Amino acid sequence: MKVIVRRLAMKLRQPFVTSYGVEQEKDVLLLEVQTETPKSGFAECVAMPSPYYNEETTETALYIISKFLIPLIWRMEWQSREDLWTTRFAFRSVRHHEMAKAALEMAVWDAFAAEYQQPISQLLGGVKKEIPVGISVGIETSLSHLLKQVGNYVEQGYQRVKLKIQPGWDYVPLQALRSAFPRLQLLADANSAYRLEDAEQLKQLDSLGLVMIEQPLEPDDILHHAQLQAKLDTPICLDESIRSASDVKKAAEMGACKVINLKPGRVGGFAESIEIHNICVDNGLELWCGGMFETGIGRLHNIALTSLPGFTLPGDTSPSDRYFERDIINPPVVFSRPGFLSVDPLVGVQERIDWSEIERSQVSKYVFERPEI
Ligand code: OSB
Ligand code: MG
Repeated sequence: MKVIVRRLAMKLRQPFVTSYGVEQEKDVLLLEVQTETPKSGFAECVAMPSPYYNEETTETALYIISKFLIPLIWRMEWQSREDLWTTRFAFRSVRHHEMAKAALEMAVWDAFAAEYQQPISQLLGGVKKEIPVGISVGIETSLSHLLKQVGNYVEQGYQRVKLKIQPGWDYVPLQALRSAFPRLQLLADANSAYRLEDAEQLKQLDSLGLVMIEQPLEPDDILHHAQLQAKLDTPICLDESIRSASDVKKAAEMGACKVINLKPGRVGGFAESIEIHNICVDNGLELWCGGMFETGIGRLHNIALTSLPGFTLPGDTSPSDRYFERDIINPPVVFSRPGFLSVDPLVGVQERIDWSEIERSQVSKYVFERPEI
């Protein structure tokens, strides 16, 4: 067995602005797990260059993966679907670093799919053949530009629109979108830009019929989310606050949210994601799959996960051309019909890798070989 870590630099079509900064370029850690056969499994790490969304970065993930996680898998073997759960278990000795763990864990699942020729969606327990899609829209400076942009997305068929908000860019743009598109499924994502003291300001949004407000308060603050949810009619969705199945249980118990944004890359991978899915179903929480500007590889994984029955709302799993001129998979992710994506029965994403695009964007490459025992 071999693990190959590649670092890629991919240009985003447009800069994307959130309450914590601007993304210009996608800094990608791409993991490849190669079996003896040899078959290859792939996954990407969703950590970003700066520690603003959470504390991980591309560099810390590279360090944790190389120094601590890869050595943990050398002695492992995966012969059945049940064995895949042992990867998550093996990583438990390393605290947090869920994004680093997810990248390697998901590459192992993907390698298993390739090795045993089983569709990744089926391995995960997926049932849907097609999934609905929404879009995430960054913070804008111009209201007229925002309205034009969203009009364009609605025309393309996106089934719901999520607007990034922050104090000073919240009620006014949301109200303008609500007037222009009265029946649009609209939601707001604050990326932790508010405090509990802002409850009255957030309460104003109740009049706009938003499907939800995502992550209004601090990542560590499940308690205050529960207090805020008690004051708001708009359902709260948690993103940054959810790093594990245990966090979902706590949030459900406290009434901190009614919706979960699940990103497998943020919670340590596929096994944890399946557990979170099941907890949401058992507790009547709505569930959808978020995004982290993934390349096609992460996109295909998110789509496969979204085929599980408990995903109740459109995700941020937009087609490749939302962010990239050219993707590293071929064909790229496209709508199967406006607003929908098909869940392809891929036996791992290796079927779709575009090596020429990977080589074109590759900045560095590290090869780790299983030591002789
Ligand atoms: O908060 O959901 C978020 C992107 C990077 C980090 C955090 C978030 C996002 C997005 C974009 O909202 C989702 C996407 O289209 O990939
Ligand atoms: Mg979010």
